[in-house]
Amino acid sequence: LTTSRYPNLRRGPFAVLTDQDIHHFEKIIPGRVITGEDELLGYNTDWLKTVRGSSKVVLRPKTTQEVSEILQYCNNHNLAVNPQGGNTGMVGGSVPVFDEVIISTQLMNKIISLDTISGTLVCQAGCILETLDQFLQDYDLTMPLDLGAKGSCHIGGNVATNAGGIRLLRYGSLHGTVLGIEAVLPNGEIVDCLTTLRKDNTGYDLKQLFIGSEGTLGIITGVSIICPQRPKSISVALLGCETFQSVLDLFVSCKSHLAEILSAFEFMDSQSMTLVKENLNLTSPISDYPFYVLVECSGSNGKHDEEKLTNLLQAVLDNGQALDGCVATDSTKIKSIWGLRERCAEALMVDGYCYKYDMSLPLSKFYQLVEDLRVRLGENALRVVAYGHVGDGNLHLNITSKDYSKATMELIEPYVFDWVAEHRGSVSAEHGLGFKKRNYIYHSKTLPAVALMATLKKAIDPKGIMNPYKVLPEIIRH
Ligand code: FAD
Ligand code: S2G
Ligand code: ZN
Repeated sequence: LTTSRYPNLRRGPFAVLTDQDIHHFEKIIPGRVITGEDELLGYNTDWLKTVRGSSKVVLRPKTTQEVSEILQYCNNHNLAVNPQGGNTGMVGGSVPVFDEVIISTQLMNKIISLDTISGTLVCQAGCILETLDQFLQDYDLTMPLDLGAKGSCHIGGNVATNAGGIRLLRYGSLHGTVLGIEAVLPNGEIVDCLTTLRKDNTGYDLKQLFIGSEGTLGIITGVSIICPQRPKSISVALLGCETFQSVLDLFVSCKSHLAEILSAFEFMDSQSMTLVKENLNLTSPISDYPFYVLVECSGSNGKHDEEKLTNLLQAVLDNGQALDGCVATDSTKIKSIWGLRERCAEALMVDGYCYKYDMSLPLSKFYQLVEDLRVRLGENALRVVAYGHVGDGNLHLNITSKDYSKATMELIEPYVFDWVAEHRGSVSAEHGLGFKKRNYIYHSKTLPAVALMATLKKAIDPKGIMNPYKVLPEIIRH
């Protein structure tokens, strides 16, 4: 069975949902089974509105036990499932490809415990990132990650995608800050690795398998994560630069001048700044530079931080690494400067169709891809914009056209992935592979590595019901 949406993709050998199945789910989670056509649409459509599933049911469990019973039933009845958190993923991983059963963590939003001495939080997977950060505020703690989707994304989805975000430079990746995970395997088995210990070297570190697994191994139902001290003083500088090389030189200056208080280093090219001004009517305190850099400092002593930041600004204006710059210390101005960077994704949607690429590249080649692609696309694109987490070597390259154009897509792919592979980058820095990028995995992983991933997948999900058609390629080459 194929659908017109993906003509060259065959639906897997999974069962088709029956009334008996629905009836059984109603028994497990009465009143929390969604089958209405209108209500299903939102769950079947991704944030980018570029992929759409045809699921006939959304299940909304509240407890790990309910997830276990649901998965066990689906596994026994050969029903494919699509775990879903906040549905803000950008690679088509969060919505079904065909009619997979959607299991949403929306109602699994309880905070379980907070150890205020160590800063260790334990919560259910469906807690919204921003809600957790607000909860931590009262304890002078903060979440170790922050991203533009904070108001909707779930911590379980963040862990499942190994989300990076704008603070990775300061607090590191979830592979380091997540201390434990509780997950349910397709056969219903509950894997309780929900430790709150910072150190536990007893056997394989199983939680690491689930971090970044994008719903293909099991459903993450609980997370324990170390939360750093909330910074007492935050200041942000927005700087204008002439060339991308000066952005890189500026990065080195920031690290040496700001050292431990540097908490974010993001860039936008002039086309990105034009994008947010034109499409969202945002205003920038400085304008008309080829490149912009947002530098954020977070510390415990505002006076100390401001002194360091002022010295930095003086130094980089004197040596020409920055042509202009402004500093914000009050939360309103800080929010508006961050808005310029964090709302790029939203601004792109106003243009129409967005071809989105999230790459890791060596910093020496970082912006070359953007320039090469602009030459290659010429008039075949409305916009080509670049922004991202320079501090992580992570480029967000986005192209828009009014409507989806096969000609434009064929100019972009596989060119952009080949380019990244040639420069030994990664075709997905932080968003994962999901549905859209799974067949490009060989651009960043060797054949034996992918074969080993398939072996692990087979061992944990022998029937392949967990988020099929995602992450691993259609063809496992040996
Ligand atoms: P969903 O989109 O619901 O799901 C994502 C994937 O995880 C799917 O494959 C799904 O099956 C799986 N999944 C979800 N929950 C579970 C679970 N409990 N157990 C197992 N699998 C699960 N991403 C970044 O990394 N950095 C950014 O800076 C960033 N900025 C963004 C800004 C905007 C405006 C938007 C819209 C998105 C941004 N993203 C970013 C992408 C997205 O927010 C992240 O990938 C996020 O972690 C997804 O969380 P979610 O709860 O929405 O997951
Ligand atoms: C970001 C998400 C948005 C995008 O803004 O940091 O991770 O457009 C991205 O890729
Ligand atoms: Zn990002």
